[in-house]
Amino acid sequence: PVEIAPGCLWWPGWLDRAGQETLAQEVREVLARAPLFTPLMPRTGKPFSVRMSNCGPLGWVSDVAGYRYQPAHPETGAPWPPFPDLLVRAWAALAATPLAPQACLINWYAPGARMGLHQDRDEAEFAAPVLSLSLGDTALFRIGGTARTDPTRSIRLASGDALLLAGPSRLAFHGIDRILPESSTLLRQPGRINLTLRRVHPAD
Ligand code: MD3
Ligand code: FE
Repeated sequence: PVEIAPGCLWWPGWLDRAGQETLAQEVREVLARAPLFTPLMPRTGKPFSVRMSNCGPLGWVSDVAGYRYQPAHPETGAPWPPFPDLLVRAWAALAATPLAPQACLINWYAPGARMGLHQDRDEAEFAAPVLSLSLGDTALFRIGGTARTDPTRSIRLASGDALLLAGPSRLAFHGIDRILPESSTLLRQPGRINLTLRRVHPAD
């Protein structure tokens, strides 16, 4: 892997085309049971441009009441579908932690969607890393330091890439500036899927 920031490891092309097809199909099956929803910003209720769903025991949601992890879909009330096999295997191969993942956030970027610079701090466990897998169109990803004003570095996250956020990078500011149109033929519609596997609670 390539270390793009302290503790942030990047494996370009970690999944080959066949692996990407397998994961894309597994994601379609998850989304058939847990449809994409449009999260809203806390307080303001402004919609995110990214749509989301989850799999695993817990899922991340956001609405006017705030950000949180919960065991059920905010619209259907059904439990989140289990982790697809390939995600469990990716965590075992790359995460280098004895802790099992508890949540996988699925982000859907239509062309034009973006995610502003933010920190991921809604987990009670920061010792465990976050593992990201990308499918479909390439994203321009930006990562800085633990202060919002720290200098940032950008990389292109392409279909099949894995990114591990461990150590100091776990609390780094990061975001998606834009999706590069027509950069992949993997998906049936233009856009990008990002999967992030996370530990939410400390070991019990
Ligand atoms: C750095 N997702 O879900 S993936 C997110 O492409 C998120 O959808 C982006 O930011 C996406 O919160 C970026 C890479 C990533 C994921 C989680 C991180 C970078 C991170 C957590 C901490 C630091
Ligand atoms: Fe994030």
